Amino acid sequence: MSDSTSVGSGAKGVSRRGFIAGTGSLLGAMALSGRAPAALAQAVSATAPIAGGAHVPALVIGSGYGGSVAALRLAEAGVDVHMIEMGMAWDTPGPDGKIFCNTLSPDHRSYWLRTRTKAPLNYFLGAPIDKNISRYTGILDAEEFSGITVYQGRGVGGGSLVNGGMAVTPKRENFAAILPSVDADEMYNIYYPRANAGLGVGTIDPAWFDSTDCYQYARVGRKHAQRSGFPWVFVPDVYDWDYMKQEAAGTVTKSALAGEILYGNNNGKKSLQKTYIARASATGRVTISPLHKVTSVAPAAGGGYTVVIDQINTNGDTIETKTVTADKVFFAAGSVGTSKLLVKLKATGALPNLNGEVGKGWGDNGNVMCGRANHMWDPTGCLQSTIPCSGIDNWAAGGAFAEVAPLPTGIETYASFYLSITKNPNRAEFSWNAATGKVDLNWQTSWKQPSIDMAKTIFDKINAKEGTIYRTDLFGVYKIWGDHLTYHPLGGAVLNKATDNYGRLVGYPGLYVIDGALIPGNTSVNPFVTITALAERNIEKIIATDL
Ligand code: FAE
Repeated sequence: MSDSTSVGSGAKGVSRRGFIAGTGSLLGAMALSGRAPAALAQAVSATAPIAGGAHVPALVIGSGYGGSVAALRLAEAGVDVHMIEMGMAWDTPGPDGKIFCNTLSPDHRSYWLRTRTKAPLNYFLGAPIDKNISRYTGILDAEEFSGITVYQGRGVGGGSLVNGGMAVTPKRENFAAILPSVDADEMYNIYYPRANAGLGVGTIDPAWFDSTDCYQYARVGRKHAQRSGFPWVFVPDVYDWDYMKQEAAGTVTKSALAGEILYGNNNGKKSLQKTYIARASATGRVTISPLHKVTSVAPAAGGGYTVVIDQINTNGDTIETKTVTADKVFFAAGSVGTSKLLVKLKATGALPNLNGEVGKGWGDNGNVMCGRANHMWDPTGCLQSTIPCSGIDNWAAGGAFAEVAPLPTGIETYASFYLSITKNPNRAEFSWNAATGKVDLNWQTSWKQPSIDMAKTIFDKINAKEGTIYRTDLFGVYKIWGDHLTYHPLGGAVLNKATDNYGRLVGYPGLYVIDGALIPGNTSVNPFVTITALAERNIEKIIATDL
């Protein structure tokens, strides 16, 4: 077998030397010898570009939470899997020796195909902070629709590459409103624990929290919440808390304490590359094609599905278009990616029998941001860990759960900053625009008003109690609310509506949705634990009954 042997199905068709080169030699050797490591600290994935004409038993579109769970569990069940990921592998250091850049000095690695950064918090002291960068397949996509900018991770690991790692299981009493057709007992007894274990979720040591400089901002957040009578909670995270202690002690390379988060984290955070994807790769049955974008899925003449894929370069140009076939296809391109594909494929005749629910039920998880200006005697600290670890829970009384977020500027800002998740009832719909050849989303900025009202149930009260005011310099000139964006897109192919109760797309046996598109718009807390747990539930059923 030569080095250039193309990928057939899973790792079986990859040359031995090619596979080892693609995975890092240690993991490759272990995988091929059938020895899976118990715990992996390194980010590893078996990358090798799929060949045109290949046939794969299972093709997974996207490598975020849903896609990674599907790949691991299918591989463990003996199925060869190929994951198609439009973003980069993020396994090679840049000229500065680091894979990812930090929030204070974004470079070409920061944004997906942009020539200027589009920071979520885009003003500071009333002045714009965005800067020019060179166009590149960077890690964070600020995807603009008419009424909202949707931030998403791009690369092997999806959103896990860019997110804060806050790993929150919703309160059980809220679950019926989140996924009404799913058995809550099963989720809380089996699938949430399985997801938390698979993701490596942990909670900060409370004693360290109380003493470390880097969480002074969160302690100020706690003090203000409690003085106004709000429940304040620690929030679990997938960051390695022991590593962060060592960062603070100065004994390891700093990451959370060096402003790394939004554009990737070089150490400490257990992204999917270090958890589900590493385990999936170690089975030897999973291969990943980075910088490959699925553009079409349609029934194949001889059964299964024909999948069209554009291979792109780091400028975003298509360098090759490949056609492959797959017995089963899992849509795991994220709420926006999956919805856009399905809406386009239904409207353009590739999958005309998809039902009328496709594209509907999309929500922003009620995201809204704000800052508060504290008194000069109440500093929040120059050193702020980028990993949030606490929140204010006013969901039951006021419809808002606010994470106490960092402002890691490196200087004292006297600001408290919050990302609120609110019970916003508005839902938008994706639709095919034949004139532009694109998919539109009909969200309107004014639909954020309920979120602002709910967030105000917390912060108006805290401001009144503390004698403080809102910051007006973080999102524009005299603009209080960050109401132009979401980090948490959900829905568009809702469970038990566009699919059956396990994600099988209605009308097309062998096509599945297994990502955040299944969740109808809101999870009451940060969403990735629920996306992971639901994927664990659904793939178990699919493996038991469809394979
Ligand atoms: P996702 O992780 O987005 O993965 C989809 C993948 O598919 C991506 O890698 C895409 O590049 C790829 N893709 C899309 N279209 C195609 C195509 N046509 N062909 C090939 N590949 C494609 O989906 N959630 C939390 O729970 N806690 C947090 O602390 C948190 N913080 C966040 C902070 C930021 C800045 C952002 C952007 C998100 C945050 N989230 C957080 C949200 C979380 O990352 C998100 O809900 C999940 O990543 C969604 O998981 P999915 O599997 O649905």
